[in-house]
Amino acid sequence: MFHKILIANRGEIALRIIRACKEMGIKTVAIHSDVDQEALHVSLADESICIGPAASADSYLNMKAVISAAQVADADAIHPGYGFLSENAEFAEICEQCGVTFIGPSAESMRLMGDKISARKTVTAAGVPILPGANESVETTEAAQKIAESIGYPVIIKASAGGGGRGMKIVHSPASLANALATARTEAQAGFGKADVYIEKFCERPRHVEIQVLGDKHGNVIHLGERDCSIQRRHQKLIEEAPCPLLTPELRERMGACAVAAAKAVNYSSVGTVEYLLDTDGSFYFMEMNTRVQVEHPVTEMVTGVDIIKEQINSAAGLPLRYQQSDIKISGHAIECRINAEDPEKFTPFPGKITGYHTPGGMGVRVESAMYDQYTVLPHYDSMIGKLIVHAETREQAIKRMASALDEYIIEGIKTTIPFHQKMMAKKEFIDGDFDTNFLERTKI
Ligand code: MV4
Repeated sequence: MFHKILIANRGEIALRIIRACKEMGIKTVAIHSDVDQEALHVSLADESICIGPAASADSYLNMKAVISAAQVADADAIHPGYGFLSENAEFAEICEQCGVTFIGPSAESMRLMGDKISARKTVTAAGVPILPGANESVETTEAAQKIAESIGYPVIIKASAGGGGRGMKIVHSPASLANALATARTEAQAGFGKADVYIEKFCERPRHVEIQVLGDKHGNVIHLGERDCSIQRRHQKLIEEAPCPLLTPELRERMGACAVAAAKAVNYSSVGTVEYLLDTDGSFYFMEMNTRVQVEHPVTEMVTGVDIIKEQINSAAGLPLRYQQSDIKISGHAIECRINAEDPEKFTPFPGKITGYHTPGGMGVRVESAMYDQYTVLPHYDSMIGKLIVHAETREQAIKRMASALDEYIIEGIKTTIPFHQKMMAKKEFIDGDFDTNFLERTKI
């Protein structure tokens, strides 16, 4: 097992990793920027090193600075958390070259899944369903027209190097195809340094359902069931839950088996997530695989009892999985609300000083946050300042427990998304499970 882990992240996920390390008897090193001196991850880790100025590009994203810090502190592994360097294959490679274990999948797995065209090819060969479309880069209007005609409109153009909703163009008719293709390619080149785009059938009212997978360096992969992350706004997830209220045990087993097959197809050896679109008729289609731990992993922990971060660290250390698929049982229902320092009406950032702070508690209530009274939420980083997670026997009880916990949560001095979540917990469509990924676009909360 590792002796000391450097945590290449900040905020609640850095705390989550530090806590897992403490329970595992592993020492921790925090890294931080100039402006993060007062951040909680700095005081909770055994050691801390300042690695640069406020701008992420000069600190949390600075590969040389992060690896130098690991070497100075004599850390034998780096946990990247989510965001920042977590899906950077080059960083994973450099870590290994420097004799530091990257706590995540191999650089090769990350590359195969990071390029969406290669991911489509790879999972198709493994028998995983994808939406009808082309598995090649589309370069000319003629090629695009041919594909669109064969699959039928509407279609969607996506950047091969994109993901998470960035660089997508929906096309409803042949008249707008040429323009959309040109724009998509230009934006892909500018945004991701690669113009390659592909075309697939556009699914109009999907649910976003994703499967948590867990792999080791011995070729074992299992899944921990699904999360429904359909409540999003501009590709930012706001509420996640497990299980998905729509899945039958049979559908869960098929989606899970396909997720395991997708992971095995790239020799996946860490925790990861296979994202699907679930259509209104119960068909599901592979969208992409996230090769990192995700923000919403706690809902899966609550319904399975598996500590996903500990398993990730164990796998990176070369230990075999401690679970078999038959050990995994889904119990009860969990919901997570993301608490962002944002205006709850406009969803615009609202950083500033917290002048009063009280967290909810009680049975089945979990808070993952690096906030404390008098802490100043910085404008330089992501606005997500915490996650409120509840677990109860049924979905109905979980919604009530969440509503009660939200009422207890006091954050003064800044605006947060708590009022949005309070309204959602009382919203008929949410209570009935009657929503899709476009819900917030067409519904006034
Ligand atoms: C789609 C789609 C409909 N049809 N692909 C958005 C995130 C990125 N992973 C892919 N996304 C979508 N891809 C096809 N063929 C609809 C979306 C989508 C979406 C997906 C999940 C959650 C929220 C969403 C909001 C808008 C669009």
